Amino acid sequence: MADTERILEARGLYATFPRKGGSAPRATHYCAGCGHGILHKLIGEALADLGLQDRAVFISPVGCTVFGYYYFDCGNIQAAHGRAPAVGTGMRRVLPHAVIVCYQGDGDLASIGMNQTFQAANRGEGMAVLFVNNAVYGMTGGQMAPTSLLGQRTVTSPRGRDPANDGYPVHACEIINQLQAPVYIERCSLADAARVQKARQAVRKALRIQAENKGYAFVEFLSPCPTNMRSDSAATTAFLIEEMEKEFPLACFRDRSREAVPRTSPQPCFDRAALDALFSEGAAAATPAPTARGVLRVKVAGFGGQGVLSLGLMLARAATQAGCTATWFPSYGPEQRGGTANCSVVIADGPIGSPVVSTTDVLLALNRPSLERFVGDVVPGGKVFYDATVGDVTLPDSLEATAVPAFELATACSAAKAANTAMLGAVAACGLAGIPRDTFRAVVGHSFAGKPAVQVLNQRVFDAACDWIDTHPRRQDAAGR
Ligand SMILES: Cc1ncc(C[n+]2csc(CCOP(=O)(O)OP(=O)(O)O)c2C)c(N)n1
Repeated sequence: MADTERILEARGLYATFPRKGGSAPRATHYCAGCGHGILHKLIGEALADLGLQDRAVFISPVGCTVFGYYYFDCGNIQAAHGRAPAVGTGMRRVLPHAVIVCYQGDGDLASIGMNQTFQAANRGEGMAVLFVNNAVYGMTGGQMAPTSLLGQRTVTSPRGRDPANDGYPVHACEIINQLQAPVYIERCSLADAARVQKARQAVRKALRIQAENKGYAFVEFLSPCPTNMRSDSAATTAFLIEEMEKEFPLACFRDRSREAVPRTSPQPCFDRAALDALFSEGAAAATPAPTARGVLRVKVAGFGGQGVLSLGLMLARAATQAGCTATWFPSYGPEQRGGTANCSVVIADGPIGSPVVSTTDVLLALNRPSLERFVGDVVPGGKVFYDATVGDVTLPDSLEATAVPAFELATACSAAKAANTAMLGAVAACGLAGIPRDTFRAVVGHSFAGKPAVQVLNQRVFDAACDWIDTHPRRQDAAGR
């Protein structure tokens, strides 16, 4: 490799960053002159030089940085708009050795995510927050951001930002600087080579604080966005130096990195005893923790209004009451009623890596469209319970299918809306995950504890479904027999 090529090599970044659609392997999605590209290189280099690639988790939320995982050769995770501090908090608390990097734009951090930022800083979370202030919402086309300058023309402030209407620019460093916990707060600029050198040192300091487990570091970077400023590179540089720096002076607001004492014990994940007391179901007696059950992935699906989400919640509750770990992950259609709804429940005898269910062990389908949509995800040997109103279906021979007359059973108990509870009864009677039937029944009781009449009806429906399963030993198999 020629020396010049070695100089250009961006350490800590992937060698190529191909994306969907087959773009050129090293083509970035950043515009010419954008500060993100410069900062990416500084961060990549620092991660490599400090030996942090194996420990680092780079969190890219919404904004131009959304594709961070195509660039950084380290752990990566994407977060919803403004939520990097929450995701970072969770990651850091379960992975105390991780180096968390929250990389956020001004719209992301100082608007939708401001409170998250403030609270994480106030808790002194172990994370380096790298804040890219380009004074506009870049990705969406140059709308006014919380940091847009007074008088600045943007797509949504065509006559210039007017404080009477739009308020004043938000100074993130100064806000964070009121708090006791942060260890390091600095504002830098990416406007020219000399400033980039200072920014480089700030990136390294923020990451070193993480490597040494010393706490919260916040660095703001005034950053060029020539595309949205509709200007060339020289004019953008002038804007940064002559206008942005007046409003946002470059300064080190705080540096306690030398005297800060490294955290020796991880911050607690949560107070297990307090949470147990808070969410105690009371009615159900915990049974001994099941062993060697592995992981069971359940998908519950139907129309909105059929109680799909509550059915999943009752399953998850029964599982935790039985001593398992469980997650419940709802997915809503846009409509409240009539649209589709589904949720994923994962039940395990240990920690659960992800609440997402893509391949399914057990499918509970309350209507035909849901059965058709999700049955292809059920693993061979998996179980499918579907409402008998679905009618004739041809399912793969490899599945154990049961057509449960859930709606019919519920209607017979004068509780037509409780078909979901009937489905729960059927599943409970079949011994899902080895959870005792009584545990499920107690959860039904607890779920309707505030409405005694509804509670009685639902327990009746539950019992009817259990009886139905008990008296129908030859359940319908995949061929509909
Ligand atoms: C919850 C939510 N609201 C709004 C959007 C639309 N959105 C996408 S990017 C963006 C602005 C990001 O601006 P900024 O954080 O300044 O980053 P930049 O693109 O300038 O780097 C917005 C509002 C979204 N994706 N999600």
